[in-house]
Amino acid sequence: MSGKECLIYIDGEYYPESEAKISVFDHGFLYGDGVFEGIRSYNGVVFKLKEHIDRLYYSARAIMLKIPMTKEEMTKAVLETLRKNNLKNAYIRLVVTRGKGDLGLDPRKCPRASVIIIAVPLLQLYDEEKRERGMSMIVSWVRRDPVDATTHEIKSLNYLNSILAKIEANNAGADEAIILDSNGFVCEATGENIFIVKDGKIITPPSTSGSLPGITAGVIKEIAQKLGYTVIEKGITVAELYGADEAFLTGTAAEVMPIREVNKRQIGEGKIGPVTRKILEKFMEYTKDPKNGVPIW
Ligand code: PXG
Repeated sequence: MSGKECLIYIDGEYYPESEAKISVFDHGFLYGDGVFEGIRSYNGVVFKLKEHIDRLYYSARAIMLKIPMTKEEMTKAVLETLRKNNLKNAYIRLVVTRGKGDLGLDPRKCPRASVIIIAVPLLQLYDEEKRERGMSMIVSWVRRDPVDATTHEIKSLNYLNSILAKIEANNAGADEAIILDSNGFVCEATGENIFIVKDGKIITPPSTSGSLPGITAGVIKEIAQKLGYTVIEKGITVAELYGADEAFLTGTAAEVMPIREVNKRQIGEGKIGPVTRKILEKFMEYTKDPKNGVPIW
């Protein structure tokens, strides 16, 4: 942080960054036992806040984590954290951990979940030059956990599956990694969903791939259909990805990011394609519309 410390919400209290601490006995820390959301606000409006809060509770329900506040209280706490930090364009991390327990993994030993809200000025997550040039990708050896394992449909604190793929991308000098599902079809990137464009149609993996049902991806499907494109959800092979006319990633941080190459195979023209550009432009307009979020003030 530059100069001023941000204020962080922990279980109903606000702490300056340097004093915002949780217990080493918290099972979020010991076992990755918890759920989270990554949210952002655009110009004083929290983009798709309701959808993020709904997904947080959906994830919590799946892991039998009781969040000790209602959705309404959670929404208020997020907005209050933004106001306290006087943030208009922010990145918000909402974390609910299993809370303090003993050193065993049994969650019954954790009487109360902890709620943490961190809001910081929006950092530059991707350089804007990449927005034109596109990202270089590798396909990772690490498979997405299947839907009958620690599936990423649940946005849990367990991100090692993605982190291993990210390390591999870093080692290969690539921008990002594509992770395949347990059947070898394209699933998603480490923290973004994936779309390809082929013969004017827009294709994305089905929910059965075990990817996170991205909120950005949901908006992109809606925008693509409004623009008149057919959106198909089906298994995408790596060969199909190599042969795509265009490909792009979507996510809260990435927004819409074109892909220029995968495993050194150029995708389409090797830069942002016309369909991706159209969708990116519509998406940026969409984020500016206050009715697509909740105002902070
Ligand atoms: N897949 C995974 C595995 C994710 O974690 C997405 C897809 C995109 O979902 P949304 O709802 O954001 O469109 C995510 C989201 C970060 C960061 O700091 C990661 C995400 C979101 C925000 C920030 O790396 N992941």
